[in-house]
Amino acid sequence: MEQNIILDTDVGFDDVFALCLLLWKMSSSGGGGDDDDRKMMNLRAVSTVKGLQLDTNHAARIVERILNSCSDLIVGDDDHKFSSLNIDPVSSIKIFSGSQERILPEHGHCFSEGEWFTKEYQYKTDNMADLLEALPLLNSNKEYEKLNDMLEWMKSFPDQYFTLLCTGPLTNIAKLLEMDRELILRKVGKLVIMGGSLFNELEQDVLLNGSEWNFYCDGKAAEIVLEAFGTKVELMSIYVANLRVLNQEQIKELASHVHSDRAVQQDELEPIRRMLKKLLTISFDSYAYDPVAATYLFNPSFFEMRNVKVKVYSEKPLEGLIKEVEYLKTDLERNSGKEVEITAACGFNRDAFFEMLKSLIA
Ligand SMILES: [Ca+2]
Repeated sequence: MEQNIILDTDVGFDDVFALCLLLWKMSSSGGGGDDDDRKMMNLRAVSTVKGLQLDTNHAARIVERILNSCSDLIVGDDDHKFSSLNIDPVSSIKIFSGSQERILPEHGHCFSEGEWFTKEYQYKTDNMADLLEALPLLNSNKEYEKLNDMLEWMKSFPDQYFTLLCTGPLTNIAKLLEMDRELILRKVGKLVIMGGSLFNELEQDVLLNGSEWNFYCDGKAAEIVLEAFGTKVELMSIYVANLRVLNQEQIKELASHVHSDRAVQQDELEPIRRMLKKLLTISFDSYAYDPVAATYLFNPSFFEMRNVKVKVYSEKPLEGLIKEVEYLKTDLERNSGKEVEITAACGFNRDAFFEMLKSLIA
């Protein structure tokens, strides 16, 4: 089945890795997914949300530079649908600059609250496109279309047309729902979300109150989006999309490929694979989190999914938490939050994921 994807992203290093994976899957060398239906993958738009990047317009500029830098593979391939349709992929993938404010600004949070969000970290994130040696923009002050333009744009497509892949806080999607709930629910057939700390008994990768950053930053947006979409939501929580997605041995092996001194071969790599390798050189953890969620779009067989009744919390001190209704522990958990049924990943084939990464980098 054709998938027409909108990537809603806060443009961290792992988001860009996920973006490159999607581009790679759309390209001729991307190989098949489960159904060998790579040609049926279509990235239609990228929208940016405040998260790891604090400025959504700057984030949009980074996205455009990445698309420009990865484009020659797609353009150069006669076999590819963009070429056969005679469309320039850079101008055919829309870029929207999304929300700069949380849905309830007074209850929202920001990644910059994290102790790990140091000056050096922010410098690296701000200057990501330069560090990745992405092509410069002709107009470095370019302003991008906004969420209301995105709504207008979506109107011209058939119902149930879009698959939304959300790899940042859910602010944009909640705002789109507030602007035109009926339209968004009609146009979006599926919503794959990287976020939340569900089934996470080990409580790793969690912060402050036990939540996960994307949900913590905008708990109200998470509540609005999950309630609106229900079982159309396919949640990749940090139970599957986490730092431990590779084991120590696999990390060592991947690192040896990333850092191997193969300058000549590097030049011969296609632009997208070269970009992936560069990402790992600058921020090795880029393979974790968001790329796992992106992989679900083309290799759903790597995942075990189930319907689950959850509660989503948007108010202090539980903001950003998502919990299975069956295992609520305290009165506060039972008496607050919104109950909703969603679909969530409860298992993931990490070895298959590693083999896929290796085939790209090695
Ligand atoms: Ca992200």
